[in-house]
Amino acid sequence: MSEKKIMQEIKQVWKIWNKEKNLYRANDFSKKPKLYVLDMFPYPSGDGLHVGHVESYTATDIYSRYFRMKGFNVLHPQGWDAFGLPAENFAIKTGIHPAITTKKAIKRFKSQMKMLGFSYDWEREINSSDPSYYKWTQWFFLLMYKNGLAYKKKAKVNWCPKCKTVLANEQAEGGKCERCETKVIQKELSQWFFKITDFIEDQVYNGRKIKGLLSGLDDVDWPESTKEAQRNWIGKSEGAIVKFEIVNSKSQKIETVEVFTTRPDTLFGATYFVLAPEHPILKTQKTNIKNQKEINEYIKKTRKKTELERTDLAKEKTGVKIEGLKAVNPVNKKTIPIFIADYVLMEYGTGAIMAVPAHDERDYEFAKKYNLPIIEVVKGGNIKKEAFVGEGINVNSGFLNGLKTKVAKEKMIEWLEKNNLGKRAVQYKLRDWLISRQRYWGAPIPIVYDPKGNPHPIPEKYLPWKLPKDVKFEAKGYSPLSKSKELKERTEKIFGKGWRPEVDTMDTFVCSSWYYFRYTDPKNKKEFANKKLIEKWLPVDVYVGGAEHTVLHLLYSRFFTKVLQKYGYINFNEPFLKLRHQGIILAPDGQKMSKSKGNVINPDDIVKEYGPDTLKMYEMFLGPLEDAKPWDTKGIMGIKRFLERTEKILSKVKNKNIEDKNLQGLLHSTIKKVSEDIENFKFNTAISALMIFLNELEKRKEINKKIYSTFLIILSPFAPFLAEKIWQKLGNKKSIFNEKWPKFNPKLIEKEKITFLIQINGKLRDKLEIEKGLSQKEIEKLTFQKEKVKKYINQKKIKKIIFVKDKLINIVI
Ligand code: ANZ
Repeated sequence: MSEKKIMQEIKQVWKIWNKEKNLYRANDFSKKPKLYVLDMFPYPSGDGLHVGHVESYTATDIYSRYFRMKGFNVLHPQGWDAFGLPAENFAIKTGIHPAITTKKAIKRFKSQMKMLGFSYDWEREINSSDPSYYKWTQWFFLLMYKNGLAYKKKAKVNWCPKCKTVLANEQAEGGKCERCETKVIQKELSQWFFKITDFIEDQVYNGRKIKGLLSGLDDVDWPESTKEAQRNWIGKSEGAIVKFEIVNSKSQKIETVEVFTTRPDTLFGATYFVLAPEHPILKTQKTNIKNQKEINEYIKKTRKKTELERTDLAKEKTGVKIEGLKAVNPVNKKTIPIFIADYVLMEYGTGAIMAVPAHDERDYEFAKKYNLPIIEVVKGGNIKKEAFVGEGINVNSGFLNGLKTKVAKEKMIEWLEKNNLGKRAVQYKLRDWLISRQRYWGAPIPIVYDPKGNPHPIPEKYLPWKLPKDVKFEAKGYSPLSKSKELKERTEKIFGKGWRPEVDTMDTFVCSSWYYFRYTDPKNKKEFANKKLIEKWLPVDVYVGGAEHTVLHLLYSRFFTKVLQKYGYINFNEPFLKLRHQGIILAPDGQKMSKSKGNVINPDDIVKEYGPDTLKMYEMFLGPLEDAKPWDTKGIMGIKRFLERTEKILSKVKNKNIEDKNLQGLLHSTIKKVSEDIENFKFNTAISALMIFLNELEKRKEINKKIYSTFLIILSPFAPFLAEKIWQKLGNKKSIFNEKWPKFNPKLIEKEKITFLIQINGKLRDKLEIEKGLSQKEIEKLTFQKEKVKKYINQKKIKKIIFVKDKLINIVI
């Protein structure tokens, strides 16, 4: 088919679908069971859709179409995660306003989605950069602020000294600026945070239990690896805080410094003490420290390193011994040296550690380098060679000797608490969420400052607090909003002379933390969404998207949902009940598709050559949805022919009864298989079943119209354009998508045949061609009837029979 013909057909089919207004519309009032099927809304980049988008959007499209035909009221919306860096960087390069590029990109994305035939309810389209949307993003900020969940504090950020700008972690990978490759430094800036850490554990509020980010994971059907990634990101560690006395060179006690340890059982093995280079004691104890110069130099060097570089296990450990201070190990009163070293971070625990080189890898390496004593306190490894970090039995440990690690931990915590030298403690890796960005293309933070510099929330009646237009796009490091005259004047006009606006915008992850609420009520001007509509549609039943969002987006969305539950806006705790990821589609050469390698497959090109159904079905047929799989251009032809053959046999279709028991049986087992596979996201095997059925159909001289129609219906979610086109050719007046999904009759289903192996003493001696699912008794009966088996057994005594269902029987004689 020519490109022109393909495009014509797409248009013709859409005409049919557009005629029926309710075909893909989610009905707020219907009594049918609801199903909310959500795609991750895309960032409308200038490159258009890529094959990965097509993969996940096809999966949810098949799923949605199937459930609509099953009688569900399906909400399947789409929208645009439209704020973000690429459009702003493009503006810096070209001067074209991000609003213009974004609008153009959205138009292209939408037309591509139409071309691919996705069955979205476009009446619910949202755009996170639209003031009618970000008004509510700002409202969420105020909700956080009102409840003490948004606050401002100084924080270290990645800073590129050349571009003079803050960089997100992803833009500072390997410690270098993405744009100019300059070494990134850490800079302290005043920033806005959301208190996500308040929601890690369960809490009770107004008599209601709000499940936390950890325990909530037990209630959702998500890939285990994704749940684990979230748990690791939260990083809960249980252990103890231990107090160490610090003494000066005259052995006078001058201060107490606390450490956090997950291994209080190893306290007898602490042979030195380490402070983070940022630790406040370095300032308070200046007069006691003798090698201040050396220390200052080390601190300066540390400032240039990112957290990642500091904690890299492979990196050589460095540090400086503090002359003039020592620490006292509380359990044996021994004085131990104090170091500063950058492998200890100020942001984690207490910013100080007791170092136990025998049982911690980093401490071991450090102790070897600086010649510090290594004392074994847990038996189990070989500390001459390396640190033993596992569990074992305590030695050289006074009252802990002979105890197992778990018991020793408890006993030590008891001892610390009794002597007021420490206490049980829990630490998390998760930090509060830094949401402010020194950027233009985002939702403005709805805060103004009075002439004294105190922040005030902007009253709701002034929302949306609009992005000003009079800004310049240059990479100079300041927030572009700070140069807007209009914004400054607007602020002074409303709040008074000397007042100034907040000039940072919000991280785009804030916009995407609540968008799935907005689809339920996208045009609401009074609320982010009506409570009744939220109750009708949420939680999301099925969410499909890339595994790159296993941590941040999903964690932030869960946090927002928990906040809403806590303050009574909703009555559920987890936003996404079922989650699935699509695997990456690799280039034909097995590498990641990338523009620089020139190996990107463009979905537009495939559609022009083969049509949208072929592209989508091909992507589904590549392999299991969640697997990474390389593109294989040859495979497309197989799908293309399958669809052509489906159409070709139309000429054999007869409107008369044709007795064909075998075909009936196969049809019913195909319906069963396709239904179950769609429900389980196994689209590739569903397509195989459709192919097997077509092979059978083709063998017939005449084909019964009813059987052919049923085949078209179960094919339609996979190849909606073709199925609709043929459906119309069959003389149907309405769209095929009004049809009910066929039910299978279990009595008509042909049992699947399998080859069953018969072994004697583990050697294969014979086979049975039987139906699947026979019991051991039935199999034994068939086996012992076999002549070969009789011959081998030859009246010998049977010692044992091993039976593996649907696979083999092994007779041991
Ligand atoms: C003594 C000890 C002995 C430790 C031992 C480990 C093994 P996670 O599991 O990541 O929570 N630590 C504590 N605060 C730190 C900081 N700010 N920067 C770098 N390291 C820090 O690890 C907790 C362990 O990491 C703590 O337990 C501490 O070392 C170290 F055989 O204390 B441990």
